[in-house]
Amino acid sequence: MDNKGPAKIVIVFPTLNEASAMGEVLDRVKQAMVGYNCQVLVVDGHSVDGTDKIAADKGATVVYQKGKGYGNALKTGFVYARKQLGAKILVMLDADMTYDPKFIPKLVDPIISDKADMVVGNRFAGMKQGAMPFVNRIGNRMLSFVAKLALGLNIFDTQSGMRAFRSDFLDSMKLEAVGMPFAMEMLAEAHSAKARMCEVPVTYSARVGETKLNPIKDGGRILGVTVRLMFDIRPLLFFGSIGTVLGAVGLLLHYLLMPSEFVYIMFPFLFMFGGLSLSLIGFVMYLIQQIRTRN
Ligand SMILES: Nc1nc2c(ncn2[C@@H]2O[C@H](COP(=O)(O)OP(=O)(O)OP(=O)(O)O)[C@@H](O)[C@H]2O)c(=O)[nH]1
Ligand SMILES: [Mg+2]
Repeated sequence: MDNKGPAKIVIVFPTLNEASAMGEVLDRVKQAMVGYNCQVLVVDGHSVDGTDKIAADKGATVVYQKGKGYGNALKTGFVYARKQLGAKILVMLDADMTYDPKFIPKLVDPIISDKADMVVGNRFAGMKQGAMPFVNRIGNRMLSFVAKLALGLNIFDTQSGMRAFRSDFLDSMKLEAVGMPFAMEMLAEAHSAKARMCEVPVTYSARVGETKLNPIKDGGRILGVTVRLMFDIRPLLFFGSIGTVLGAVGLLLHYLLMPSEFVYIMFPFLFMFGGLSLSLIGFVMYLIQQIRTRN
């Protein structure tokens, strides 16, 4: 499995009690990655079902995360893979048999040939029956739609957990989300760092073992982080849209109230003034951001 390809690839698996799938997943990685210079890193969240032992027996490097959560595990893995294992390309996927490791070459090849900096596996291109509950499917579509509007992300499957990217992009990505919102944060930060991003079709099958995703709770958190990212990355759009709504409400009130007394003039005016102020704050933050990027 090593030393035939040029760039060192490290495949990072975050794992939490995935003993029923881990062995088979690693066998598939081995088959898929013949000819590549590649190593497997498992970041375990202190599984109690022997996932870590299975991984180590199959030849994977195993480390344990200090904190908790999916995002924390991936960040631990990325930093370790780059600093300790010398990874030039990082790959991430779940250890639950949902993603098929045979697609890993399709994700890393565009990076090796310098056509992309980050490649995302689009699960909707190969969604198997029963792989994704209806609620999750709707939630996924909604989140990707919001990400397009709020962050300008042109990624169809923003919540896909199968990705590859150039490890040096870690220097320009501010990764703070500890849980499931990590996936969205990673895309937003890569986009903001001007990474060339593309999607390739992958399959998505029903998972083996128990899910750690809570669609309502995690969906809400992802939405919250998306708004925070919009504030960070696109302040002009963030403040500008709130400002525009306030301004429009002010105009509407002015029209509806047909002000004759002072208090009726003041009320719509305050909305319009608030809207304009917020838009200006957004503009100033945008300018500061531009100056910082240029420096
Ligand atoms: N180390 C670590 N791994 C985690 C943690 N939470 C989830 N994982 C792993 O991260 C991957 C993604 O979690 P899943 O439960 O598959 O979440 P999901 O893919 O959104 O949901 P499914 O469609 O049910 O697979 C799996 O390999 C989990 O074992 C955690 O807190 N720590
Ligand atoms: Mg999964």
